[in-house]
Parts: sequence; structure tokens; C-alpha cells
Amino acid sequence: MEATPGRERLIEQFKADGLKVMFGNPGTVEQGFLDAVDAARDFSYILALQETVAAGIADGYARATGGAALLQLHSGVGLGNGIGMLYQSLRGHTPLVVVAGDAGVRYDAMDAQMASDLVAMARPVTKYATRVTDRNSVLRTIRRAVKIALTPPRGPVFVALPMDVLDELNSEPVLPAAVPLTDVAPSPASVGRAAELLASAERPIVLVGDGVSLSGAQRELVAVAELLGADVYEVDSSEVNIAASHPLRRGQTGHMFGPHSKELVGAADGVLIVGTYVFPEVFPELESPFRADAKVVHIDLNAYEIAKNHPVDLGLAADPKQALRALAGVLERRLTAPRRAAAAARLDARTRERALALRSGEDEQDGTPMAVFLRTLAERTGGDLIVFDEALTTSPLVTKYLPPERPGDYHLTRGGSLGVGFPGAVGAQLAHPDRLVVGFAGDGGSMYTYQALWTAVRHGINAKFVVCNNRKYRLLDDNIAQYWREREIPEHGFPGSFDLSHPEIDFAGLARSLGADGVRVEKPDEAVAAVGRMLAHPGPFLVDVQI
Ligand SMILES: Cc1ncc(C[n+]2csc(CCOP(=O)(O)OP(=O)(O)O)c2C)c(N)n1
Ligand SMILES: [Mg+2]
Repeated sequence: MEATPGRERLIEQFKADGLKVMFGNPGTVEQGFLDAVDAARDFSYILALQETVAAGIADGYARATGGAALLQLHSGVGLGNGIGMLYQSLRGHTPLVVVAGDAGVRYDAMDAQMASDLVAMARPVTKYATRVTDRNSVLRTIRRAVKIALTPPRGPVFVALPMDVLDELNSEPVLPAAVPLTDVAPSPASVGRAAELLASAERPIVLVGDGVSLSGAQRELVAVAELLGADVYEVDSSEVNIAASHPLRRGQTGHMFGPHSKELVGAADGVLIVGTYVFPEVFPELESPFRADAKVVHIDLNAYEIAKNHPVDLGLAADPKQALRALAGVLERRLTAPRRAAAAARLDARTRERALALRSGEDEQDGTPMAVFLRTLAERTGGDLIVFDEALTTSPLVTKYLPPERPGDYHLTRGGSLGVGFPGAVGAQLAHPDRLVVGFAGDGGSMYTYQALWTAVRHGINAKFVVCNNRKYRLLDDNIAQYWREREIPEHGFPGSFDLSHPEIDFAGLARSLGADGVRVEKPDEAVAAVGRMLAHPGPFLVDVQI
């Protein structure tokens, strides 16, 4: 193949891997490459004004497409800015292909301005980090990075691209990366053993995470849960792994407190863990939260997470869809009539409970501006929208009115890094230009990445944004109240650093200054009008809802 400059060939490689959009923020050491990007056909660059924003948009785009996304950062300083967001991509298993320029291999010994060990910086927040130093290993390295990013457990990868290496002629073949298929089923003997361990449980539970949605195993999960009559808890779940309306779905175990999760899972005598890890809390229980005699089966493609902290009786490194389908088949054949009847009774009880809860579902927040806004939005759209949820303490209200039902229609923040909601919505909207996408963020969280609105306007990405404005870091108030209770410290005023009440932030004004439009909602009737304006507005629009 005829040799061409590496900076141009690299773009051909990205395109061969289906990476036709690059999110980023530029710098001088990437200038030659970005020049080539401008000239390239069928390849676009989405400009963000800060690297956290670029990383967040790329993350949202990858989550919404289900594929990889390409992120360009500027040298060590840009990578440094992006690292908090890359951490959440790592925790959430987003396949991001991250590249950054450096001045050139020829300058390595100089330790000059901008020089830094990019690979060492990227390593803790990526699955794989490397630097290309040979002109004829640029494409090979990118292919390897793409393969690693997309192979479960998925995650971000990093490739440093020195300017002099990209300026040289490159004669590598342009070929798509070969990503291995991982739809592997466990052996019949292993599935039989799993069924044996779980079939006799009288209080079975299933703990699920995003490994279920990645393998498209929602239907198989429901089949197994119904056969066992098992409650399903979501653990570290940020996608739709089971429809919100399914009677066996019991919600999330939570990200903060181990004792809370233990309370939920501690009585179970049969535990099936699928596509997640136990447990994701910031303050987990150090002892196993399961009953000593509980039988625990863990299915995941991510073998690292199986029995990571607590022993299991059986671990299956297998694809959740394949494994659950096989397990459902065996349970169908082997469950005795009394066991089936008991499982059906448990499912029945949960179905009745759910119906009752729906009937008495009124709560004191229902008349608030936020509730009216959400109810109106649900009515006007018939629930046909994509929600990117970083509403934090307002999230329960958001999901009450806009329940996560269909895979792909709901993405929850993950990994603990604030500022995911608005960029995430921009990425999801770019992935689905014909859908309505609404990003929800707290007043605190939104301010980490507010510039995402500018990017949306600049590139004609018509996402909508909602600030859940309580003028505080409310989650921190809630958490410190728990800390006081645990230590018997008397309640007192919350730390001043958790307060955002002054000076007041004019979120709608801020949206306008970035080229979007916006409105503030203080009263319930204003909420109804705001939904109308938001839906009618032809571009990015922000609603600041006072809580
Ligand atoms: C990058 C980053 N900085 C700080 C924090 C710590 N933190 C966790 S929750 C939170 C408050 C979020 O406030 P807001 O978005 O307004 O939501 P609310 O809790 O009020 O619902 C903070 C500051 C974090 N998780 N990530
Ligand atoms: Mg807040």
C-alpha cells in the first residue's frame, strides 16, 4: 500500500473501526493531526471547551450507541483535566479510545515545556495505556487499543501519539480491529450445578448490573427471576437491566453504605449475581453480607469481579445472556411442582404489592414544581424520550414519573464523578438525533461541565437540560447526617462548603450566554409552560427548576 503521512492514515484507521466522530479539545502538539482531521471526508470533530466536557460527551455517545467513542485530549494538561471523567468511564466500562499528542520522540531527553509521562498519567484510569514510537506501528497500536476497549470488561484505553511519529510516512495496512466474540455459554454441567444451588432456595435474590444490558440479557434475566420467584436488586447499575415496572424489581442497593445493602440481601438463602460486582458502596461491609449458609452463584464475563471480595459457591466466566438462557432451560425442566408453586406465589405477592403501591402512590412532592414538570413531560411525550440522569437526590422523583423501562432510554450517572449528566445528554443526542434527549443534573453537578451547552449549540445537537436546583450539595448533607447518626454526634448545621445559595446562579442566563435558551421555574404552573417551551424550542434548551 502506498505510504501516506501517519496523521492522515490514522484517520483512515479510525474510520475503518467505525470511529467517525472525534470529541476533543485541541493543542499545538496535535496541530498536524487536527489539520488532517479538518481535511478528512466522513469524519467530524466535536469541539468541547474543557476536557472533562469532551470526555463526558464521548462517554454519553458511547453509552448511547453501544459502541466505542473517540476522544482527543491535549498532552498532559488536557489528559489531566479529563482524568476524573475517565475514572467514571473506567468504573462504568465505557469503551473510550483516548488519544493525546506529545511534541515528539526526538525531544524525549529534553524535559521541556509540556513534557510529561502521559502513559503513567493515563494508566490508573484506563485498561490499557501506551505510546507509539515507531511510524509503522501507529495503526497496529490503535487496532489493539480498539480491541481492548471493546472486549468485556470494556473500558477506556489510551494511546499517546508523538507529533514526529505522525508526521512520518506510514505504510501500514488499514484494517478494522478484530474484536473477539465473547458470547460464550457455560458447559451444561456448570449450568446444572448453578441450577442445583439455586433451585432449593426459599428466599432467592438476583443481583444485577450493566453486564446484563451489555449482553442484551434482559429477557433471559426476567425468565430466570420469575422461575425462581426471586427479587431482583440492581447493583452498580446505570442502564436498563430490568424494566422499572417489573414486579420483582426492587431497585438499587446504593453506592454509599454497606449496612444498607446488607439489610437488603442478608436474609437470602440463594443468591444469583449477574454482570456486576458486589458491592459497590463507598463504605462497604468488610465481612460478607450474605448469610453463612446462602448459596451464591456469580455469572460475569468479567472474571476479576467474581469472588473479588467474598467467596461464592460457583463462579461462571460466561456471557450473561447465554448463561441465563441455559439456566432458565434447566430450571424449566428441573424445578419440582412445589418449588414452582412457591416461586409463583412469591411473584404473585410482589405483583399485588406493586399494584397497591401504584394506587397509593401519592407523596408530598407531587405538587412541587419539579413533580409537575416531570408529570407534564411524561404526559406530553408519552414516555418516548431518552433520559440522562444525574439528578442525584432528585433522581427518585425523575424515575417515578419517567421510569426506566426500555433498554437505551435511560442512562444513570456512574463512577461517582460529578458533571456527567449534561455532557452525557449531548453525546446521547448526537447518537440519536431523532429522539428527544433530556439531561437532568443537580445545580452542583451541572456546574462542573456547563460548557456542554455551548458544544450542543455549536454542533446543532438539540438536547434539553434540566437543573434540579436545591441551592446545595444536598447529597453531602444527607451523607453527613448519616455520619453523625453512626457516631452519635448531635445534629448541627451542615458545613458551609455544602451550601450553594449565594451568590445565586442564574442558570437560564448562563444557558443564554452559551448560545442556548432557558427558563427558570419557581411555581407549579410555570412548570407546565416550561415543558411546552422546552419541547417547542428548536435548539438546546435549559429549564432551571427550583426545588
Ligand atoms: C468531581 C466531583 N467532585 C466532588 C464530588 C463530591 N460530591 C458528591 S455529591 C455532591 C453534591 C452534588 O450536588 P448536586 O449536583 O447539586 O445534587 P444534590 O445532591 O443537591 O441532589 C458532591 C459535591 C464528586 N462526586 N465528584
Ligand atoms: Mg443540589
